[in-house]
Amino acid sequence: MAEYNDILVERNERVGIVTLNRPKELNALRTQLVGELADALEEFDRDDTIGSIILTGAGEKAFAAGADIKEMSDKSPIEMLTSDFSHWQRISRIHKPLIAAINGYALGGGCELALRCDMIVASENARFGQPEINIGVIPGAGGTQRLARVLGKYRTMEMVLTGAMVSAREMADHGVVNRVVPAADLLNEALKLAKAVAAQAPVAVRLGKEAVLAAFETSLTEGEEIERKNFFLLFASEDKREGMQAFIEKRKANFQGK
Ligand code: CO8
Repeated sequence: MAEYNDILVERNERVGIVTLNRPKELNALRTQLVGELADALEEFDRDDTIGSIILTGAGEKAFAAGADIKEMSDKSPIEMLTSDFSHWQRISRIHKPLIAAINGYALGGGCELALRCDMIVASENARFGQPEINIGVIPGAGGTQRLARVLGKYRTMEMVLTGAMVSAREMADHGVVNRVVPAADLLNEALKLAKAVAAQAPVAVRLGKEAVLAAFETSLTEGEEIERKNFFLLFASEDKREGMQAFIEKRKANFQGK
């Protein structure tokens, strides 16, 4: 594993864990951090011994309180345009499921990072928000689009135009958070979910993620086409043969990722 400064990287069985690690700055997402995060996620994505990835924040207060306002404040529009936004796109291209474990504030870019993940487990004290309006801007890493798709127009408008924070419980009530758990149980609960995914046939997990994400990019007919082709493609995998044989023989499948 490469050496990182702004993140911590570890493994727990088949789960990779990345911790945003600037707790004094509430894990503010400076460019270096987002670049390191994309590097670490790509490294786990290439690693056959990893089946899913958890993203969390160091400290008790924040997952991430947004882009680093101090880094951003003096930038010109052209410097913003040419600064490395491609790191965010690299995160969206990770094939393995990303599970966000939200341990506190997920604001601005922090909320947008959570929304880029495939599942979200949140502690009871977690708070989500797009407070950019308070500092005279709007979300810039997908917040308006991703929130509108999962939360709907009206609540998204309120979040984006007032900057108000929303509790984990409220996000869960609207289907944007998978589980709300006591802070002390957060990592364990995220690990349970991550391990349940990592135990499944890796090629099926990859194509399943791809098919679900297609729902946000395509028409129903195109999305169903992608799903169907992925389903048929899996009939070429050894894990499909093993999975179905194991069912018939009433034993647990032993998936190999092939
Ligand atoms: N950037 C830089 N530093 C931050 C940030 C941030 N986003 N958030 C907190 N910090 C720093 C504070 O400056 C403070 O540092 P210091 O001790 O040196 O003064 C330290 O973290 C602790 O913060 P507070 O003292 O403010 O802690 P409080 O408990 O009083 O308040 C809050 C917590 C409410 C979370 C408060 O810190 C806050 O409002 N933070 C800013 C939230 C925000 O506006 N986020 C949106 C930023 S813009 C954005 O994310 C745009 C995304 C676009 C895409 C990404 C492109 C790269």
